[in-house]
Amino acid sequence: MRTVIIIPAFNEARSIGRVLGDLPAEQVGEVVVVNNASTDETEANARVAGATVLREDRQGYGYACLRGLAYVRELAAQGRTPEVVVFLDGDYSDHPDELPTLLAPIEQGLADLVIGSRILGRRHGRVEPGAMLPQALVGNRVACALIRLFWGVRFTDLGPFRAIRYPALLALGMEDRTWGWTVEMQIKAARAGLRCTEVPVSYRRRIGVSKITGTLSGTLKASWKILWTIARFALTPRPSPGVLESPLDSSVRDVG
Ligand SMILES: Nc1nc2c(ncn2[C@@H]2O[C@H](COP(=O)(O)OP(=O)(O)O)[C@@H](O)[C@H]2O)c(=O)[nH]1
Ligand SMILES: [Mg+2]
Repeated sequence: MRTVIIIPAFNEARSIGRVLGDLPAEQVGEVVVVNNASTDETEANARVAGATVLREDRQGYGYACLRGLAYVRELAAQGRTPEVVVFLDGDYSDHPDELPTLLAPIEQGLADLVIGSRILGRRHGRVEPGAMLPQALVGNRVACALIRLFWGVRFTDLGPFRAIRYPALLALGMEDRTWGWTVEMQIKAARAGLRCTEVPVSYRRRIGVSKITGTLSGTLKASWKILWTIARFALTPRPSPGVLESPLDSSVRDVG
């Protein structure tokens, strides 16, 4: 399968090379690092390690992912349409060598969206102690319970390492510019009736300092944004079952 990997990165100079180095070359079409206004050597290090480097100066996880997605659209316009888009963090917490596990359900024609679940990984002893902070565990649990309540789909994690069929991703019409990105994708996939699944993934303590769950202000901002996103979608009328958010959805209609 032709796969494009999008890695949003904000000051990940120390880890980005390792992330890129651990991606299994045979499964990757193109790796795109979106430098989100880093003030360190993230960009140079990503380039040396062979990635396509884009810049997004507006700070925000979603902005960076949207910039990556705009680039994938450009590729598609040139006839280089990927089958799958993978998102991965630049901090070396995820294990990029687990990409085959993440892609397997899509490859087998069983899923449109696959979330790499650190919670399932934990049950298999694959999460390093301290890699997921208590606030991240609680936040994920609450968010997933709410998704299940409102949209009936069971997730265990809002993990950043995820794969989605490209036509499905386009059809979701992703918009979030910051920390609502991951939950928005899961909510929209659930309510559109996409086939969602999870695979256990490993997780280790990041290289460098956490900017989100490792700081009080980051945790509060991200939690607030995630809860607000859930509330906003819960309060807006759902599209009719099977109807996706964007007109570009013809190729995903027949899979659900
Ligand atoms: N695009 C973007 N990415 C960010 C920003 N802050 C953190 N990140 C990235 O988001 C990912 C998660 O942040 P991280 O600091 O590891 O938070 P944690 O996983 O909660 O500890 C990492 O890959 C960071 O580089 C930001 O402002 N913009
Ligand atoms: Mg992290």
